[in-house]
Amino acid sequence: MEGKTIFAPVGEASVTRAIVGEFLGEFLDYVESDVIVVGAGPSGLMAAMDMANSGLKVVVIESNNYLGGGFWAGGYLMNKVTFRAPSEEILEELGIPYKEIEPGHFVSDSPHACSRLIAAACDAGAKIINTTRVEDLVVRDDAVRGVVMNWSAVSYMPKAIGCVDPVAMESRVVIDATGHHSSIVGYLEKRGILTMPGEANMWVERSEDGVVEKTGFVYPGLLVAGMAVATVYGLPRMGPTFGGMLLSGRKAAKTAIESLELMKSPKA
Ligand code: 48H
Repeated sequence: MEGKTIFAPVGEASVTRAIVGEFLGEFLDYVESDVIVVGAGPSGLMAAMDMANSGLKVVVIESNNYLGGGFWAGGYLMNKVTFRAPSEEILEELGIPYKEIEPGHFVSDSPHACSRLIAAACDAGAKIINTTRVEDLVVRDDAVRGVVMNWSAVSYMPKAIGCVDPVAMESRVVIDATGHHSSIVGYLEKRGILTMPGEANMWVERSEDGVVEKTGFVYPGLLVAGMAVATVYGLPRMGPTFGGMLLSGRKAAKTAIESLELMKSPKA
């Protein structure tokens, strides 16, 4: 192309330097954080948003390329998500459009709801590392103090070339927001430290209160939020209704903030 161009004269090497330099700088900074959230579904994003808003250094690690977990595509691949009162307060707070279907029952478009939540977590200052899988925990003196992680792509590589050791990040608290599999608590179960009964059959009206109520620490340094709570405590699942996920994330954040405050206060 000849003559005047509209874009700045920036070439390939500069683009590569910008990507790699920025990534590495941030990665090194987040190698030690206040809280690591594993899983960028609704509960993890909500927890990350609240904690970052309160000034904590928060990193979210997500194995998929896309963010949002089950919140992105909604129920039955129909891009709709539902909420039961009082969780519409969070929809108001995040500016998510919704429609009241019947008293106390609300519906939204999942890509719109999910992208607002992702943006709110990023705006609050939470750092997102996607396409990265947490494959184990750092445990010291009977407390979780970080995660062991590797590029998600490594787990899809043929064994012959896929033998790549992971790295670790340290934090004062880890939140398992990995959904139905509760894979992070699973790393403790694997070593006989605790056992999980697995989630129970669907019962909407029983599930969400229980999930929010039981959201909290399962082991020193390890909090559980969202669907993972149902798996850890044997609570019923709830189908594509998401208020419990958002409120569970909010409760996990509050619990983490309070525990970090306690760690700061001088010992009695
Ligand atoms: C990194 C990981 C790892 C790992 C998993 O499933 P999610 O959306 O989780 P929640 O609990 O925030 O929301 C659950 C909701 O989406 C849902 O499924 C409901 C309400 N179901 C009810 C029903 O009856 O079916 O997101 C979890 C995220 C996903 O994006 C995973 O990719 C990610 O965690 N993840 N990331 N390292 N080891 N394991």
